[in-house]
Amino acid sequence: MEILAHRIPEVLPAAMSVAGCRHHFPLLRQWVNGKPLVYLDNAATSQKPQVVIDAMMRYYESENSNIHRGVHTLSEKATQAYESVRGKVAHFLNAASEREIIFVRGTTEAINLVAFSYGRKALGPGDEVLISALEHHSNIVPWQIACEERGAKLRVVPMDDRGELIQEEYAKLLTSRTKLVALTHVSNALGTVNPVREMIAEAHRHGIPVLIDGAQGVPHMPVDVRALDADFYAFSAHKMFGPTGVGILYGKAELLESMPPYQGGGDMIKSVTFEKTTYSDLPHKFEAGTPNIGGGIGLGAAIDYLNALDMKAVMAHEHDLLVYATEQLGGIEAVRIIGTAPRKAGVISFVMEGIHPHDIGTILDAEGIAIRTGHHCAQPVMQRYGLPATARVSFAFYNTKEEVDALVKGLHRVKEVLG
Ligand code: C6P
Repeated sequence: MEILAHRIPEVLPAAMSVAGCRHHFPLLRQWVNGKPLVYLDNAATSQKPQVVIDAMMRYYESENSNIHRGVHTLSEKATQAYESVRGKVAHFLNAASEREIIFVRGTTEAINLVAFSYGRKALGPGDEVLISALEHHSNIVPWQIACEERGAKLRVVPMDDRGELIQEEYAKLLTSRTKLVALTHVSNALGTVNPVREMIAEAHRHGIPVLIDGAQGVPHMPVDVRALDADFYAFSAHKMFGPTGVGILYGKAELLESMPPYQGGGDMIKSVTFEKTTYSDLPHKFEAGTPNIGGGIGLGAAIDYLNALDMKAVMAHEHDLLVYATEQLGGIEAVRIIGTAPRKAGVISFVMEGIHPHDIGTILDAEGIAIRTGHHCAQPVMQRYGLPATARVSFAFYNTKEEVDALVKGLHRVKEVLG
């Protein structure tokens, strides 16, 4: 399958197969426990292509300097390199303006920013924030804290046994008390892809803004915030082939303008006296202190890399892997797949009769296969199924059917040892 659509000058060849793309990721060449690494934990964090590693190295080797502060050449170079990423992100998301792009530490910080800034302004006693049964803790706990502080209530859209949100219940839960809806684009625990475009439109019919947790969306599908009409969209660079410690909050300018700062400090001010501070304009109002400059530059390189991929081919390949792995795992006696929604991204959660998920993970690790086991920071999802934990495999476009075969072999080994 041809996956690379465009040429990144001097960096990537024109059109590459999946196998070709794997060579861009040095870590995938590793052997673990005497076996070639099979990396199936991409929902936790993806691997990084050489171009991302090189971009960050280049920054630290030849441009390292603080930004927005110095008149010296290095500072100007670093500022230019960092700020150009804001433009890339805006273009990548089809945002209306760079002013709508806020650099943060990751999805978690992006949601906290909205919960504490927008939440503090918009929530009062008796108001409600509506989330869903599929949320990661990052899209639950900040809202719980904000609601507690403001005397508001957290409401939850329920899901069915397949792991799909029940749309009739969603419609009923949208009322004049609802001040914000916060939904995940793709469930990290089950892989369900939520119909966020329709759910945003429904909320907007009631005049309610919507935040989308895009941590598991952006790496696997094209995201157009204006087509979605999302009011806020949050994601982390490290799940989309970029570095850890940097992420993005997209917000519609008029909403961001109306919100108070989230943190105070350098770079977010116009003037400070002991009596009064005036704040910077967007986006800097929300960016206090020295940011993760090298990380931002790495994110820019990751976006260049993603832009060079044919996202339709990526989606088709990941879907093939999902279908193939679902069939193969379904053929193993004792395996039960948790989360069977018709629209799923490349995530499969499963349990094995009588075997603890951590033991599955440990035996697979001995075979060089990396998966995640536990509650996946989504304890309410586990509670919904009456489970303490699941084993989870999650794909990126560089994974192959041979790796699925290795997983299946590994699971037979698990049965042999513990079944
Ligand atoms: N999920 C997983 O293994 P941070 O940690 O801020 O980059 O992302 C938090 C987050 C928020 N929402 C969703 C849907 C997520 O999947 C995650 C991170 C990882 O599933 C680590 S818990």
